[in-house]
Amino acid sequence: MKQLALALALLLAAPAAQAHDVITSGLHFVHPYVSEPIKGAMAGAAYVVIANEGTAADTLIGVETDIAMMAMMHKTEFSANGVASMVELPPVTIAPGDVYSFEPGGAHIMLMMIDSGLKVGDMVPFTLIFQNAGRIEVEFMVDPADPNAPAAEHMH
Ligand SMILES: [Cu+2]
Repeated sequence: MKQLALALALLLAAPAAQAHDVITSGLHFVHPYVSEPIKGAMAGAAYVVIANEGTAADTLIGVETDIAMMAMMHKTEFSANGVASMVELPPVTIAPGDVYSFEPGGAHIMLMMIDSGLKVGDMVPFTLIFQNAGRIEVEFMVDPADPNAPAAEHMH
């Protein structure tokens, strides 16, 4: 638990201008955000850090949002020569006291046919679907596009 508190303190100290967080059903959603869509891109990406502060494990099985035609959980992997590719992420089980991060270059929520009119600062509703907690509504904020995100997370 001490480690979790430390991890969260570090995350919350991250230099995100207007990061916000949501706590519900023992699940803590830290800095849920959508990368501002790149003009002309077919897809975008969303990220969030999920801390399980409850007493039982729970599993994230899906994500829904109206800002894209489809939201999918992906993971970016790098080949030996540094080429990024993406694979579908299986359901994510988070044990009590554990933290799972969707972050640029790793796991991300891929947004196919994203609404290209989104602007930095917009708040957009997402539904995160958990096996036990059920459907949880979390508002994501549109943040400036992350320079650390592999191009593939925006373009495919
Ligand atoms: Cu992807």
